Formats: sequence, structure tokens, C-alpha cells
Amino acid sequence: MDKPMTTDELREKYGAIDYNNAEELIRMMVKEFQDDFNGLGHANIIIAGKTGVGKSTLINAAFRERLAATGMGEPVTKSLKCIEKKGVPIRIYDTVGLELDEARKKQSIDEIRDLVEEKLQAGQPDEFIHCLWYCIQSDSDRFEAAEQEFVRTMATECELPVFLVITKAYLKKHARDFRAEIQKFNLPVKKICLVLAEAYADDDFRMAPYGVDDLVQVTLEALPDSARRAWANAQRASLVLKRVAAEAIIKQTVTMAFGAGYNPLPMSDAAILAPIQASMFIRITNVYGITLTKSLAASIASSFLGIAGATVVGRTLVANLLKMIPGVGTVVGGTISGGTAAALTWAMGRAYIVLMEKLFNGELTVEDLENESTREKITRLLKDELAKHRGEK
Ligand SMILES: Nc1nc2c(ncn2[C@@H]2O[C@H](COP(=O)(O)OP(=O)(O)OP(=O)(O)O)[C@@H](O)[C@H]2O)c(=O)[nH]1
Ligand SMILES: [Mg+2]
Repeated sequence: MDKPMTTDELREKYGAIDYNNAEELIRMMVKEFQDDFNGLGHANIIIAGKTGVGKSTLINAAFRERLAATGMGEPVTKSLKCIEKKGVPIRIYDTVGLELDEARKKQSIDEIRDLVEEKLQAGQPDEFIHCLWYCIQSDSDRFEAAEQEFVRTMATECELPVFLVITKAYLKKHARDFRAEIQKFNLPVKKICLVLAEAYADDDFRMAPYGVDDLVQVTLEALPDSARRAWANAQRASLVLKRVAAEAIIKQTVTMAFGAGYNPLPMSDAAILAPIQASMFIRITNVYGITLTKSLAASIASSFLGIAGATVVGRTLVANLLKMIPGVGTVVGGTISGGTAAALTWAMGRAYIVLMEKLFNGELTVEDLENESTREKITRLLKDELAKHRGEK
């Protein structure tokens, strides 16, 4: 699950599509995007904590699409309901009425343990439970013995990576002191995070939200590789996490396609560049949780792949783009150097990240991509990235 197609697979499936084949490229991207999304699988997380501590608020701040607001979720057991939504590759098991009197606590633990085991036994990695966030309200100032025991059981018997989340931490110093108190219990948790999921306003002060980005970043570390891109997609709190995941995809693409030695590609192979780069854009788009519509695909084809095509086949319009990179030229003697292809692919990937961030932040919409001036801006992004590459050499 969640593996890029190899160059050979791409060649077999799409080898005939070169840069000049815009229509085919658009069709390929829209279709592959859906397959790639399906291949993301799911990250599966349990969020527990007493009623009113801010679980739903945290879910809405951490993930796209206001998941907790979209409905109550399907009851899974008496203690758990599952929140999921088409198009967001995450399942959140939200605990219901966890008040932790003895009887209730036992029931909840049993039900969570059963869920974890049942999923493991079913043998579908896409459904394995990956971790648990346990929420404690900052101003409760108490972390009861029953809660500690619950956390210990989850970490040891259920073998879940557990993150403690101190919620509504609008008084930072107070929350840090509370954390120090909790640390004394030496619980088997990965980290104790302070979080203010929504801004807090009082008569005298206003506190901006913070901490959810750190929580989603440290949680990523506890996830198996197979669930990481799903996590990157579903979370909305950390742009840095998305960028790091996107950069890893560029690196993976360049290494896979051109190898460490940047071998020259015979011109007959240059045709495979378009599907390779298209596949990179698709995987990056799925990191940002953006839908690759036909109009986004058209924009990629005309702006990014259009420029690349012009460059690789040495058309005059942007042939000078390549001159910006010392040591590489246009196509000489029927080959394109692997270094040229790699440099171009890096620049395209980086420029695409900038575009994705603008779409993610709402600075641009997919509709904007249809107008000429936006496309010119995108071309400029790519030129800037190529120029940066020259600066780095
Ligand atoms: N300002 C601010 N209010 C918060 C924050 N987190 C929670 N709240 C408020 O605390 C109340 C309870 O939050 P919920 O997110 O509904 O709590 P919950 O844990 O989902 O509660 P149950 O679903 O009943 O278990 C709501 O009024 C929230 O608006 C926060 O980070 N900032
Ligand atoms: Mg709730």
C-alpha cells in the first residue's frame, strides 16, 4: 500500500504519453489521482478523554473537513463511535461518555482492547489502530488514578503509542506546570503535548491557538510508513508536515527515475519523463488533500509539463531556461542527461509545492488556474525554482 509506481510500471502503462500529448496526460492524471488516493489507505486513531475536555474541538482543528461537526459518527461499541468521511483518509474512534468510574472504565478498556485485537486479527493493515490521543483539560488540575491506569493499559496491554494532550491550555505557564506534575507519574507515553485548539478570548486577553501542529507532527513519527501519507493528507494543522512529505516524494521520484548517478536517458526514454513527473504531481496533490480535478490537471499539463516539454525537446521558447543550469544543455546527440532531467524534476516539484500551499491556504482556487495571468504566475514559479537551482550549484 502507498507505494509509487516504478519507472517500469509507468513505462508499461503510460510510456507512450509524452509532453505533447496534453489530452492524454490530463486523462492519465485524473484517473491515476483516484487510484493513488485509494492506495493511501487510512490512518486510524482513538481519541479518548472525559466529556467536555475538547476532543471534538481538537478533531476539527487537527483534520480537514470539520470531521467532528459533520455528524455524530457511527457507534462502534458503547464506548466508541467511528468518525469517517469520504475523501478524508482517516478513521477517528471517539470515546463516548468516558467518565472513568470503575465499571465504566473497565467497559471502555475492554471495548478498546477488543477493537484493537479484532482489527489485528482481521489482518487488514488498512484497519489497524495506530495510536491513541488521551485528552486532559488543563484547568482540571487533576490527573486521576483511574485515568492513569487507563493510559497505562492502553500503552502496555493494547500496545498503542499514546500521546497525552493537555487541552484548552490557554494559560501556558499553568499548563506547563500541570505537565510537569503529570510527568512525575512516569507513564509509558510518547509525549505530553500542550494544545489550544481554538482561540481563547477573555475580557483582558486573547490567546491564539497553538500546539496542534506539534501534536500531528509527533504523532506521524509513531505511524507505520504505510499510513503516513494518509496522515499527511488528512491533517490540516501542519503545513510543514505536508511540505516535508512532498519533498520526500520529489526525492523519491528523482532517485527512482534517474538513479544516484543521473545516467543519461536516451531520447527514446525522454518520453517517459512526462508520466514520471505527472505521477509525482499526483502523489504530492494527495499529500495536500487537494482534489486533482480536470482543470487542475489541465493547468499542470499546460504550465508545468508544457514548459518541461518545451525544454526537453529543445523548443526555442524556453530553451534558455535550461541554460540557467550550468553544466546541462538541451538535448545533445539524441540523449538528455539524467542531471538535466533530475534538475528539471526537482524544480518542477518545488514549484508545485508552492502552488499547492497557495491552494491549501486559499490564496488561489482551482478556478483561478484557468486564467492566463495565474498560469503566467505558475510559469514564473518554475523559472524561479530553476534559477534557485543555478544559485545552489
Ligand atoms: N476556546 C476554546 N474552547 C475550547 C477548546 N477546546 C474545547 N473548547 C470548548 O469546550 C467545550 C467542550 O468541547 P468539546 O470539543 O465539545 O468537548 P468533547 O471532549 O468533544 O466533549 P464530549 O463530546 O461531550 O465528550 C466546547 O464549548 C468547546 O468550544 C479550545 O481549544 N479553545
Ligand atoms: Mg465530542
